[in-house]
Formats: sequence, C-alpha cells, structure tokens
Amino acid sequence: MLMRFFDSYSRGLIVHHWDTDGICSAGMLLSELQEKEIHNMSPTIGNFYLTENEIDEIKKKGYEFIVIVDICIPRDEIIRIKNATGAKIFIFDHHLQEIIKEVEHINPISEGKSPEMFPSATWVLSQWLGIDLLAVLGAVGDMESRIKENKLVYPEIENFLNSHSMKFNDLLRMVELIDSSYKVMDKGGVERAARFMMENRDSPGKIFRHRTWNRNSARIKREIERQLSTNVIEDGDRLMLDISTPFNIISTLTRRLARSNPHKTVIVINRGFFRNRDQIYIRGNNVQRLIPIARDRGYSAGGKEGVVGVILPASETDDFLSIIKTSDS
Ligand SMILES: [Mn+2]
Repeated sequence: MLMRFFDSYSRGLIVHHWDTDGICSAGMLLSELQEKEIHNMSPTIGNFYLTENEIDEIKKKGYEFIVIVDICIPRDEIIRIKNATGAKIFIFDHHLQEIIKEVEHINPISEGKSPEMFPSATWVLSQWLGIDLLAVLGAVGDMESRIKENKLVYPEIENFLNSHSMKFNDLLRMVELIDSSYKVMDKGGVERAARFMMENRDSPGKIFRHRTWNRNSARIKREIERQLSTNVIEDGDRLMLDISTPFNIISTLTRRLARSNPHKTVIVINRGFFRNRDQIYIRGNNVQRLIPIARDRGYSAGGKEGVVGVILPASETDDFLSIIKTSDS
C-alpha cells in the first residue's frame, strides 16, 4: 500500500466535496483502500460543514478514521467532528487554510507550495497514488480550460491524453457529466459517483454513456439556455439575471454571462434554491469589496479572482441588491 497513513485501521469514512474533484479524489482513495471497509459521503450539497444529524449518523457507525477530502471545513467544525466521533481525522486538501494541528492535515498549499503545483485535491493525492484518469479529471474539473496555462501540470495531462488516445474536450465532457449530480442537487448520485469512478477509471466509454448523468446534463443545459435567453436585463454597466431555479447553476450562469460581456458587472440572483435564503453571484472588476460589506451584514460571503458569492436571508435580498448598485466605485 502506497499510503501508510491508514495501515493500522480497517474501517473508515471518506467525506468529500460534491464536484468532480471531490468525487474523483474519493474514487482514488476508495481504490487505494479497497482491502478495508470504507464508506463515502458528501455533506449536504452547499454545506461546508456536517450537520448535527450527519455527525450523529457517523458516530453510530463507529468508524476508526475519517478522511475529509477537497472540502475546506472550518477548524472549529473539524474539532467538533473529531470530538464527537472519536475517530482519527485525516484531511487532504488544496484550499488555503491554516494547518489544523489536532488532526492529520495534508495540504501542500497551506505549507507554502504554489497553487500552480496543486490545482486540485486529486493532484495532492497523486503524489502517492500516481496520475490516472481520476487525477486528471479533478484538475480539469477545478480549473476547466485554464489548466492549459499551467506549465507545471498541463504537460502531464497532455502525456496522459496522448497515451490514452483522448482529447481535452473528452475531459471537459466527463467533468460536465460528473458535475451533473450536484447541479440537479442529487446527493445520493454524488455519493454513488465516487464508486462508479473508481470502478470505471479505465473505461471512459462507460463514463460517457452513464444514463442518469446524460439525462441530468441535458436538463441542466436546457435550463441554462432558457434562463440566458429569457431573463437577462441590461442596466447600464450591469447585467442582471434574477431567477428562481432549483438547479445549482448560478456559477455557470454568471461565468457564461461574464464571458460574453467582459466589460460589464454581472449579477445573478437565484431565489429558488434554498427555502428562506437566496444566492447572489457577482462577477466583474473590484467586486471583492463586497465581501466585507456582506459579512458585516451577517451573510455568508466568499470568492476568488473577480467573483463573489453571497448567501443571505431572502427578506434582505432586494436591500442588498440596492447596496451593490450604490456602492459601485
Ligand atoms: Mn478541488
């Protein structure tokens, strides 16, 4: 076994992100830990923590260890999981977070390595497990076509493509299919995907033909096109898309609009995703300034490279939108 971390344990749980990188990371670990009894789960889609009920369920199962992969759970929550379950906790991640000393925390980015070296959690795992289809898909899932500009990692992806007679577009299509479960909010589908990817890492044809993922992906595409063609409103330098959809497509919609309107600020509001809360995504120049404004108001807000996401009480959405509009600098 390559990963000595788990030698002394026989029963464990993998907790993974719901996107392609998380699913493929879980698939890599499942494959590596095949001789052990391993279960896998995703947090409730949208939550970067485990709920009280989820922790209770885990406690009942009596796992010896828990591996948390590709999901950046705040330190306090990690300690809570550790104390409540009594399990040995391992974290493999590539999101910037201070090292949590009370657990086995493996994160090269937190140790100062460049994000370019580790574009995905699968790439962190590949240090021990090698570069296979799952490792490659994780990197393409998180970076999309921008991975082509990564001079450290892309040559290895090209090697993989050449030796497997595959094209980059094949990888993009697989990512679209694997991501389709969380976009239609199918948590069970996300969890089954990890094992499916482990079993089919050498059969891309089976991935392309996955029935449910193809159906999901067609539904998502239709919904995205429908929203883009009917609901976009121009408002000076801004593009607004105010929608109500149960699908998890707000980041895709925001990115699509920004790509075709690079000089505008794009604001997408989804009022149909959570019961009493709304989602807002904003792309444009200087949008980071909105993060402290949102947090001061008690909202959950975060972002990276010209994009900000906010989750806020539905009753305050219109108020916050007018603040966004008047705080333009
Ligand atoms: Mn990731």
